[in-house]
Amino acid sequence: MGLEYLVKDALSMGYEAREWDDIRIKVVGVGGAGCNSVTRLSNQGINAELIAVNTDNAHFSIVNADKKVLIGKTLTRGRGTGGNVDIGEQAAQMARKELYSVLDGADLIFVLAGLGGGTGSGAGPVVTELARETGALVVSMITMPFKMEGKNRMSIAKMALERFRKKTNTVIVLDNNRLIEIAPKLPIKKAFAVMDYLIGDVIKNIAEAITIPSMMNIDFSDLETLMRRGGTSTVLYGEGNYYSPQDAVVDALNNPLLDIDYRGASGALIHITGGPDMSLRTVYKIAEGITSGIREDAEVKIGARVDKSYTNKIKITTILTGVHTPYIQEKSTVYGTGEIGRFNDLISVIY
Ligand SMILES: Nc1nc2c(ncn2[C@@H]2O[C@H](COP(=O)(O)OP(=O)(O)OP(=O)(O)O)[C@@H](O)[C@H]2O)c(=O)[nH]1
Ligand SMILES: [Mg+2]
Repeated sequence: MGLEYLVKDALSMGYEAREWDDIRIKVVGVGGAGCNSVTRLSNQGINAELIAVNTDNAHFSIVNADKKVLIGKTLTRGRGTGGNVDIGEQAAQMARKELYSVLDGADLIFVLAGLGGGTGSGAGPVVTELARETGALVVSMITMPFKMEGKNRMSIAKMALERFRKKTNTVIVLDNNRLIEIAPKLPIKKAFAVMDYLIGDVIKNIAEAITIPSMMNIDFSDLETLMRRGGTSTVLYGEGNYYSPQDAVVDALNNPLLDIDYRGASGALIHITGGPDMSLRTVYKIAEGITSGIREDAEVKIGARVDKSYTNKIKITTILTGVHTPYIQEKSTVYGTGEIGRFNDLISVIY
């Protein structure tokens, strides 16, 4: 007999009534790349306040955001830093008050920047610092430049990454160079568009998993636990046919957006999107597949969302926290251990 009637009755009641916390999210793009990511996010649609920060006034004409903050007017006269990190930093320092007031009032702040230029790399860490001062949980998502952009940009980027890491709860690092392997034939502009879309998608998934009732939700406090001790993180992306989810898992594990050994990850936030027929069993199988690749004691949070446009398809985005990357020379870091069993989340499923 099984639980057929119980399940049917329970589901006919609709989703469990639940008080949804009013989680306030802000997304701040710093510099040209960060502002482009914000614009893309605005096109994707998201329930968050979008803020664009730049030293380059002309660039704002192609940016969609709720607020645009021009910094360093007296330094650059609105013309960008021309790749000068010190000017980028000074510009943000001079605008501390204004920046603080646009950042204040959120529970969760994402800071987006492409590293290698002057504004994202120089002003970005100041913005994250101010974001933390407001008391919000701060997650930075940054991209490392293409190697072909030159050694100078790469060394600026590495230095900036170190600063971001110190000033933020978690820094999610995505490497443009990985795009060359994943999508080798794309021209640079399109490769940026793919990266921006992915950044937007990850943020949208997190935002929806914590604010909109979906098949399986992630509590803000779960996210907080994972991100507060996150250190350096990255994203795995996989997609495939709903009826062979293992292929999507293999795809995800083969597609880290940063050159890392994911087996050392200390945490994972797995988000699965599928069509209306997606079952809990499939979600579970996918989560199991992803986590079988990482540490036994890793802390795992799972979110799942039904989207009609994913009928017969499946999409997996996973944030792996506590990873090590050659871009950062780390001393051995001790991550939290704790007795948190994997899949604990499945117990508190809202279905
Ligand atoms: N994801 C993404 N990355 C980009 C884009 N444009 C540039 N980048 C990357 O981001 C890095 C920094 O470039 P920008 O954001 O234009 O530089 P900036 O922070 O505005 O700095 P300055 O213009 O020097 O003041 C580049 O080296 C590229 O690797 C974009 O549209 N999207
Ligand atoms: Mg610029």
